[in-house]
Amino acid sequence: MLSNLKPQAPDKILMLIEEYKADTRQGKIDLGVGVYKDPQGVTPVMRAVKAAEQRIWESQTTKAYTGLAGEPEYRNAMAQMVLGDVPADRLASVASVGGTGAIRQALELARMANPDLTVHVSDPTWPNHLSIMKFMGLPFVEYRYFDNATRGVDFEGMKADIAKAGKGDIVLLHGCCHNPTGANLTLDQWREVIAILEKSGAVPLIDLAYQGFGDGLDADAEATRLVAKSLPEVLIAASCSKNFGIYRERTGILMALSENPSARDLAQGAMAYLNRQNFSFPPDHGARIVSTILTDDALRGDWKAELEDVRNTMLALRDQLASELRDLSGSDRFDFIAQHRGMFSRLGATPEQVQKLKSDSAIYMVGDSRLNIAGLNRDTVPVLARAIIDAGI
Ligand code: PLP
Ligand code: TYF
Repeated sequence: MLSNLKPQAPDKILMLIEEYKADTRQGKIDLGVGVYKDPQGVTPVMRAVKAAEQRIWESQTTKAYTGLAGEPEYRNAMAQMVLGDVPADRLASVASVGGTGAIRQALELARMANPDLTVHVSDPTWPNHLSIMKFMGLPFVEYRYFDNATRGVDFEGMKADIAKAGKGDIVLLHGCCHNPTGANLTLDQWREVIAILEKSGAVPLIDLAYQGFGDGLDADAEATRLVAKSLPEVLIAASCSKNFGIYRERTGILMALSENPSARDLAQGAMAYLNRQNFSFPPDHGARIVSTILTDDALRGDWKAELEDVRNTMLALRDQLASELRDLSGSDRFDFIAQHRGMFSRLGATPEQVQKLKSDSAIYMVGDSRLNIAGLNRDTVPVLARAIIDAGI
């Protein structure tokens, strides 16, 4: 039976990790997979996470199953972190297996509610969005998003395209720190998007994987909060992988906002049902770390301070890279790097230029010219800037 299986195309981002490892050149630079690295190249366990784990170790008396939806303490703390004011009469939520698990469950939920739906996704988007939808057999179309001329958002194109989404369709939006481009909407543009969705009755699914990596913990949630307040139905898939640095704990949450309490109860039941069909109980350790931190003033304060350091480190690297490139190119055409937010920027280079960076300079980025800013440090920024100019980008 198993020999009937077909080979699967590997994940290009994950493949790059292996290619980088196999490269024996001195001074190679890894700007591939989206994992935060400090200036020493280490992905640290955050201080508050260590402290929370110690507390859990000391106080936890059982590892019996949690509920199908996960622990209420975690879900409440996350709802508060993401939404600020929690509309309890509208909110259903379940803990999930990472942000990816929340996206998958969100799409399953949407299809249960509307078997005829089409999903509208940005061009480009995180490749796993496409891969999951293909696997599920969900019809999807892309809306214009990245403008390769400005390296910003093609907002007119985006508006025209998302206006084509019909009632009960899903429009997948990145809440902040767009992956892979780094180009984001302003709050005023979000207001326009909301007006379009309000008119059509299409439902937003917000993927929030980088809260705290862009303009700050609250600032990065502002768009999501605005959408949540303005539209009757909203799905939110949030991840704790990046902002708590607990990638391998697989910690996320799916939230669904409904029009009224009876729809909320239906959503809550369906979401718990979906967890049960897929894995029964969601993982608890990462969720418990998160709720331990968020519900303790001292731990929360320390976590926020470290997260701010992470964010500011990336912002400083953005500014340094943009400034080096301004000097080397004698133009401001790379200033978009300082305007982009989150871990990533799409350079807008050709695959050949990306290949040249790899072969000539041992600099690894994703084939679409997405680079992970956190893969740099003060010393490697000038090396990258020089290589970008030498590759003719
Ligand atoms: N969505 C986007 C856009 C991402 O980049 C990631 C990243 O890693 C995720 C969702 C989900 O991450 P995870 O499943 O590790 O929580
Ligand atoms: O885009 C990234 O690099 C991160 C990490 O299959 C990631 O989101 C990459 C590939 C993948 C899962 C996570």
